[in-house]
Amino acid sequence: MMTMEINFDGLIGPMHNYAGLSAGNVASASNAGAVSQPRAAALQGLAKMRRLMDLGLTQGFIPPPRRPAAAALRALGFRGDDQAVLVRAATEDPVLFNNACSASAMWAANAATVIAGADSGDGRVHLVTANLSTMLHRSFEAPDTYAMLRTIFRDDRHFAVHPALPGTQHFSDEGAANHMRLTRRHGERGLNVFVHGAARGSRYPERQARRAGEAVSRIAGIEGFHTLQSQAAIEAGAFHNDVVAVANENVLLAHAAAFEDRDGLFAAAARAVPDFVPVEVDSITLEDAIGSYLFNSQLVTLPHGGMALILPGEACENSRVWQAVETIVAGNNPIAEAIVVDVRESMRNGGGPACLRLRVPVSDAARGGIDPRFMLDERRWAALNELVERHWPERIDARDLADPALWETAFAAHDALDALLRSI
Ligand code: SUG
Repeated sequence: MMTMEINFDGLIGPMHNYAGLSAGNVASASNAGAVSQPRAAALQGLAKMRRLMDLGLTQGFIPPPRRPAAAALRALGFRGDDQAVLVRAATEDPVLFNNACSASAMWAANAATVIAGADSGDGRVHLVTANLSTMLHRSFEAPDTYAMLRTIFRDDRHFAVHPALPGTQHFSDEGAANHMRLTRRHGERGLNVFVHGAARGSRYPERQARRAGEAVSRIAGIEGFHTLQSQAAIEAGAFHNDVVAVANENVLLAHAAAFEDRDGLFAAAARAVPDFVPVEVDSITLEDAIGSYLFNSQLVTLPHGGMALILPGEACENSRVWQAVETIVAGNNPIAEAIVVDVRESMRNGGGPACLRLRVPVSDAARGGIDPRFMLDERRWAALNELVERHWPERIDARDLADPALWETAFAAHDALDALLRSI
């Protein structure tokens, strides 16, 4: 039976804004208070999806949850209809309110950890919703994400969608951004690598708890390999491992300073995957890696063989980084092509091409268990583009989040998306 990897990208929501909510995420902090362009952002995301479809890859999408998150604020005690809840929260606790306005669910790599059917205890694909409990704005995503993943991966003969782990620091979980799967082929058994942080006095938060990966491993019935992210990477601003490393099938592309115990990881990978190909980069600094998001590329297997690296435009702007890309592509490894995409609006909040997608290995049989409305074809892709062109605001000044006219525009956009989902 054939198994392919499907990328499910987060459709960037109409409230995309720069509120500077993520401490330790250099881009988010440095663009705090800037003017965002939600329409351009969503169109950039859709153009990236299109680029992958044009390569012959199968592409899905995950709709954005409704923002501002009136439901989350209501659960925190604000009363009344949505409008009243939002007015009260914006007046009484503007910081909390800004957190409830974030469109951060767009970074689908943080939606869940996905364990392949070839690895799991029961042969199903397991998706464990991430609690994202370290960052307040991101912690609001989990209930919506869980509901949406259940809708998309609707057939429980093929998929097991799990709710988030308890939202405490002991289990803080950022999903697939800290998980790498190494295997000979997508459909074969693989090594599941969980990269976690630790309490070691770093200057930035370490968002992934080791216990989260251990719990995910138990839930999915696998034996995970747990390894510590390097403190140097955290301190340079690698708030997720996928900012300094990316794996695809038998290839691991990583910065040489990404892991605390690089030798242990490489030895485990070589034991699990006989044709393991490490592609290590030590020619650029961690700062260059994080500034350019070279390692936040999508590494994909092309239908006719070989792999392509889908890079953000920022990687071309730094000559040292581009030199490293050319060396990778020319090297003795399966990475044969470098393709540049423009996801600048997402990048300005610290989200590159790889952040925007959740990878799901799907067998031919499991494919039928996915709600087809979330699989892109020409018609659905065009419909989403048209929806965004018509309903997404052109710009949002982060200082105007409390403007009720903005909420009205955002809710109208979400209503239009809901209507579209009823018809496609
Ligand atoms: O969690 N940025 C996100 C970026 C997530 C990137 N994802 C991966 N690396 N997989 C974060 O820090 C910024 C929101 C703001 O500042 O408005 C934000 O949430």
